[in-house]
Amino acid sequence: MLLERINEPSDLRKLTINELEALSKEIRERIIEVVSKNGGHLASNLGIVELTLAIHRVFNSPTDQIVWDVGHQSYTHKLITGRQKEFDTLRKFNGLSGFPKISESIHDSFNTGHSSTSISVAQGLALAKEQLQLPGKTIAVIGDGAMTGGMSFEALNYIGHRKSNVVVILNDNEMSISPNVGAMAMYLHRLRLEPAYTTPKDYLSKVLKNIPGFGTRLYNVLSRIEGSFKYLLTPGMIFEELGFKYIGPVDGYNFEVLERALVRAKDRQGPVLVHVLTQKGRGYKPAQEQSNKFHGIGPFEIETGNTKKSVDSPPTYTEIFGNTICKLANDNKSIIAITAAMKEGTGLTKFANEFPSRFYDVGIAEQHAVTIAAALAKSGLKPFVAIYSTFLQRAYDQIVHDVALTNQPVVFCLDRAGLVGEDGPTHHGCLDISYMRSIPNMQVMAPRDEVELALMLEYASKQNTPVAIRYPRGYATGTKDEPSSRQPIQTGKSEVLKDGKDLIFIPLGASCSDAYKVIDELEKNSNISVKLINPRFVKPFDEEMLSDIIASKLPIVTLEDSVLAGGFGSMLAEKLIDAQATNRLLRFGLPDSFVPHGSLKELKTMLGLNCQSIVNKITEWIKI
Ligand SMILES: Cc1ncc(C[n+]2csc(CCOP(=O)(O)OP(=O)(O)O)c2C)c(N)n1
Repeated sequence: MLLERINEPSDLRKLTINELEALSKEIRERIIEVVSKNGGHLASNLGIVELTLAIHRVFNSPTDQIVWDVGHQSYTHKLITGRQKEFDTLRKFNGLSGFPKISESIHDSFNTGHSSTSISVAQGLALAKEQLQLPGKTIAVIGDGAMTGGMSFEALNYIGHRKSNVVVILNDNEMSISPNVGAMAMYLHRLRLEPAYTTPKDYLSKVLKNIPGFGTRLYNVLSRIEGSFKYLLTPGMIFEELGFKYIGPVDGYNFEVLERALVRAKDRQGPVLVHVLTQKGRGYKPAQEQSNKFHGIGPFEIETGNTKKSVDSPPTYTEIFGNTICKLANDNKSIIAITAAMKEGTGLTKFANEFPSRFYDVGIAEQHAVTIAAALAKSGLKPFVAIYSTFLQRAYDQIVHDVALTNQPVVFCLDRAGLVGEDGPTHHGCLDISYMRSIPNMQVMAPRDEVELALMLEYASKQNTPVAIRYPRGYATGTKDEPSSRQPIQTGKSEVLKDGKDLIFIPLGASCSDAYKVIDELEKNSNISVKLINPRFVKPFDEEMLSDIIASKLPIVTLEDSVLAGGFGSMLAEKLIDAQATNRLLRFGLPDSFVPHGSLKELKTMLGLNCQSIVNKITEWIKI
């Protein structure tokens, strides 16, 4: 096995091209084997094996610092930077992270997980090298999808201005998770296809200048002409105009060509962009053919590529959202759906097929998504913005300044709220309650199950204010309740699910399922009679219910899948203090620390949020 001989990147330099090709095959097999068991980001990793090896042969990590955008493509990098023995633990509790982590290796120069940060990080590291007189280059490896994010353009702009010593390696596989969108994607596509664009500028200029008599003058005149001829002379002109030396497009699977391009980039002072053409899922047929299914995938069977989903599992919250918005959009022609490069992930594929003219995928551009939604709402339309809780953090100012300040009725559908499990701290959606509830005009809701999610979406479609609905990753409860059996959603109204005389339990949203189990234990084993209230709204909070619970003087327990700081329980604490209530309050939720990756079960146990820990704590607390 060649891979076993690679303990650090410098070992790669001892290999021949033939050996590198054999090593690439071994690495692909290892990645497929581990991801088929642990789940993970397969297609992006299979596409970038050769490029990663070439980068590590040409550059000298950690003196040269490599930043992986999003970081979901860093498995090869992990395997050749001393982590192959632990690679089996990828994404497991206490195991290797699926993303680069400073704490994991000296070769991980920065943590990533959210898109489009790498070029900024690379410039920051380059500026630090300037300030501290440190040797080495900084390299951002960024996909064409991540290149659509606003931060990437901000960084290119400032790097061009400062002429910073940064190498940007654009890993262009023409895919984000779905096919990439936008004018930049189209430009990259043209660079790929049209031979004129790919003709090296140096070669063309040499040919022209060699025309006897007037060659040099002809070259100078043509270079000044705006339009296509200038493009012909300058492949990658957009990047050149921004102050980068453009090298490419380069075949991402030809070691010799790749390394030649990278050496040129390394030897050059100032900003360089190397445009590398790759293919998602390379070397594994199912992932090549269905790269979006294999972008991020759970355990699967290697022979067929089939995932191990049990047949009779309930629908996911995402599916419920996707079906409900289609139903609502049938009746309400003003409904528009917006996603930031997450059509499949947020459940909008069906909507995009049924209502293509009312669907916008803006690329990895959450800020843009929110602000166009504000303007659509101002014009009388009803935008639903579906973004994972963690990625919406990026658009906070747009929510405040463009949506809430003028009270635009945008509906925010926050999927993956709460702990998400194996993707870890960059992807947990733990802050949304705190950051949403502090915004004036915003209604904030969390459904206890899939029936309530559908009801809340319908309710939100009729509101004249912004509304945020947060729901978790994964399967819903499987309830067979008819929507008509539920109390209709009314602004700021909770529902009592069960009466009791010793304790009031108020779990937020999907935590209600856990609360039922806890109550069962408390009533059976400790004889504690519990009243269960589903708050439905974090904001506006049910003032009538508040008066009732204050009057009862009963102890109150809250449970939420979000941080305690500024969360739901903390809001109730504020209300109780303001009303000078005498109720005692015990809050369960996420701590003031970043929660690592692992299965939900392991994480909840670690945090004291599994059923038994909650029962034990309540039983002790109520005695005091
Ligand atoms: C801010 C943010 N929004 C959305 C995502 C979800 N996401 C992860 S990877 C990805 C696509 C990245 O495409 P690209 O950069 O081309 O890399 P590839 O997977 O094609 O190699 C998206 C949308 C994210 N990580 N961060």
